[in-house]
Amino acid sequence: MAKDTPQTFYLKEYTPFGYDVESVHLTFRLTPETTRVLSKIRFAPKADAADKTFFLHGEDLQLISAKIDGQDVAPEATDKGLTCNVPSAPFTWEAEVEINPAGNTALEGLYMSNRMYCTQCEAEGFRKITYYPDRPDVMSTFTVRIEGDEPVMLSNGNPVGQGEGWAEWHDPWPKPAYLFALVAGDLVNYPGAFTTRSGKEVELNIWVRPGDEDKCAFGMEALKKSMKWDEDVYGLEYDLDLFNIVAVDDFNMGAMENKGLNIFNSSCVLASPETSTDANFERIEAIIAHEYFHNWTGNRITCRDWFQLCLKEGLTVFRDAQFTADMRSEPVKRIEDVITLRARQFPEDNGPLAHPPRPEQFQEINNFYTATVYEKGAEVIGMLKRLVGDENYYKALKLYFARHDGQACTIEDWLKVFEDATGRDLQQFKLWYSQAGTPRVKVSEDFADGTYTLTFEQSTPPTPGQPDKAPRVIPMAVGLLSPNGSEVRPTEVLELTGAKQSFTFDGLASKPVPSILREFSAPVILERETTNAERAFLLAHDTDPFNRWEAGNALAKETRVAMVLDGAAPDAAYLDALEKLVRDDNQDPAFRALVLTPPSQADIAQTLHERGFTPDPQKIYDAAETFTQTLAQQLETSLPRLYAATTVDGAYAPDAKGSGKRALNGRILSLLTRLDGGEQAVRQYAAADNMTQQYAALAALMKAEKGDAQSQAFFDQWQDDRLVMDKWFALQVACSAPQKTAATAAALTKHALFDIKNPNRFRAVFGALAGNHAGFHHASGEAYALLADNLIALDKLNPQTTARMCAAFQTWKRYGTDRKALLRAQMSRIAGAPGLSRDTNEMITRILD
Ligand code: 0A1
Ligand code: ZN
Repeated sequence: MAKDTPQTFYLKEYTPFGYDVESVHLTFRLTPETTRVLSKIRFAPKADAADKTFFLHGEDLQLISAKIDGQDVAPEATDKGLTCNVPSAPFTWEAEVEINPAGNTALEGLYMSNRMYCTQCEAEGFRKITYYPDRPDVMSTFTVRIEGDEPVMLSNGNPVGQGEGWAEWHDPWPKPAYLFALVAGDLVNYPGAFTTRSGKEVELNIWVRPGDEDKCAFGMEALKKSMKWDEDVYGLEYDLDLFNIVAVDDFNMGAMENKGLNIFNSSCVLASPETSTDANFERIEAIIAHEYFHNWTGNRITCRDWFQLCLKEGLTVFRDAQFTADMRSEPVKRIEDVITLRARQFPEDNGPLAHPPRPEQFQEINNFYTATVYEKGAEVIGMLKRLVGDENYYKALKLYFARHDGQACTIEDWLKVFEDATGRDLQQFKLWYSQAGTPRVKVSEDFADGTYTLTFEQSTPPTPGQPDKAPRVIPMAVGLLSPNGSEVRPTEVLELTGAKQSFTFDGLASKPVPSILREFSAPVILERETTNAERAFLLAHDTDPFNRWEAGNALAKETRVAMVLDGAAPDAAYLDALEKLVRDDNQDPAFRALVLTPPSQADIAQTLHERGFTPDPQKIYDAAETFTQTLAQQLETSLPRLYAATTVDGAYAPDAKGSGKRALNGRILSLLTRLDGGEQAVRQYAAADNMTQQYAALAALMKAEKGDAQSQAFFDQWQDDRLVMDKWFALQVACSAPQKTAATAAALTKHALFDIKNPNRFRAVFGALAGNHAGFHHASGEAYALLADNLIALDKLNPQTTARMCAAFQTWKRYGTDRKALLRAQMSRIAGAPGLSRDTNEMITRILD
């Protein structure tokens, strides 16, 4: 049977809804399989509406009754929603529907996680709760009554009453339906309080399952820090009497900013020193901040339509990155973000899934919660801030909040605010929002008579639907160093606007060494012919910490590429430079740990591909192994001292200082394990009183295939803790040698604790599988087939998570003929699976094209 052609939605087809929604009253009668939802909604036709169609979205709903102004009506319903004849004056719509939360494995709408009711409505999940104009530009106040036997029953806003078997909530702030939330179950709260700068007392709670209360303290502190930071830096205050966070175990994403009732994947809020690593703590702090910051950038000012998603997401990611930089270390945060951008966004931007930060079409919006919308969206704001300057940036933001509070906005509104606040024309800058693809910037230089000239040439390769690209505004932060290592020109932002443009620096005594794209001032790929000697010079002398790291990273890549292509030995000069840096105790341990972290094998594959070579994953793996082994040998005599010097004594604290030191200590341990047969790691594992050190020791041992006893001990100790068990599942796959990876993952899917319905567990195994570059791309093709089997199975339960995981295939075209054929066959198998979801169908079709 031919499949229905999926509907495509276009930005250019935007039309406003013909009705205002003046108020929404909802009553939930909760039972696991037959929850009733009664809605009472006041609609008023808009006088100036061009389109007065009364269409309410609704999916997977059983309509029990519908009334208009108290009279029964018979709407025309399809599987997407209903239409109805309605009066031309304001009217009250009432409907009763039945839904099945217990049967909802897609985790969209109202569903059950561990016997707890919870909701996820972004982007288009509210239509699975009741009939409604489920679009972000329809905003209204919500009053919610929950009836059921659950001990705790929560919704958005402030509580207005509760009694035996019921609770009522009212949210005074008009909001789109995607911010609606309801939670009910056997929960306990970890309380807190915050006084806003104008003196308002806000009650704070983190709600968890009984037993998890001891994992809330860190999240609560992070919340308070976020509230204070947003007041101090952006002048933004919280606007309700209550802020609730709830932890749920089954969740498709990280967390959700529902008004006054944030819902979190438990992995993104629960933390304790014994169960969470330093990286977990940092991520939790950032996500709590992110969701909290959405209260203004997303909730008070929302998006007109889903094409504008980066309006709230890019800005909120940018804000949470500023927060983390302030709470921890600015250069370390920047380096981490660029590593992630290159690992997640660059492959997207340079492959079949490339789309602009503001896409112009989609079939399933859930497929556009991407690294491009989030991370590149944030990079675009970073560039804007750099171009207009800090003062103008905050002036523009002030205007944004003053002008657009309570509205559903567009990227045009956002840019207009900057134009009005700064007087700058942003026409060309806007291309960053509409053009996909990563610009390449070629750099050449010239020096004569004391004048140094830098010439930049920009171009962006074609991306799907966009064969030709116009030149963009690219802020190039550049500094110049003299050959003796001193800075002769401090950082200056050069504005590259043309396809080719030169900039000169006069009055120089000798030819300088340029430090280009400092702080990674634009998300571009720099192409510059330079020497390893110059890179080593920058690694030692650059005053910009980002570019110091970048120089080390470039050296690491060059040596690994030479090893793969020419069978070269690891570059001796680079090993010497690394050794010098690692032993230099004046250098920040976190920075040293980052320089010691080799580029990922996927990154090397990407680099080879960019240079026109076909990556061979096994060769890349072998080169990585040889390199690390050689580095360990080179450092052999210093490793025990370094290990001792970086061991953090005293009580564990997940702060920047301690975690930086532990990160370096972990790197040293992994090198040491290659030489001492695992003795030190075994000792560290036995002595560890925190997860960071326990995990680092286990990972080092497992990587060396010496960790069976510790892996078993870890399992025995943590089998009842779902989040720690996710680490255990992931580590087996991440650490396994290429020829064993698929079999290891396959065996784990048969484990009693594997649960395909739990996205965290599924991602633990299959995220690790896709992330083990040589294992995933092993020539047998077994890993491809295993992933395909499991995606086909998961699609029937949870299309959203399935579709997201299809991105594992997005780089398929860069590999050799045999692998490409294997990959294509598996993707075709997914594409042909009967009853494939719209989500997965769109992703696989785009990737295969
Ligand atoms: N807005 C949330 C992310 C999010 C998006 C979609 C979801 O379900 C489909 C859930 C969460 C954020 O940016 O944190
Ligand atoms: Zn967000």
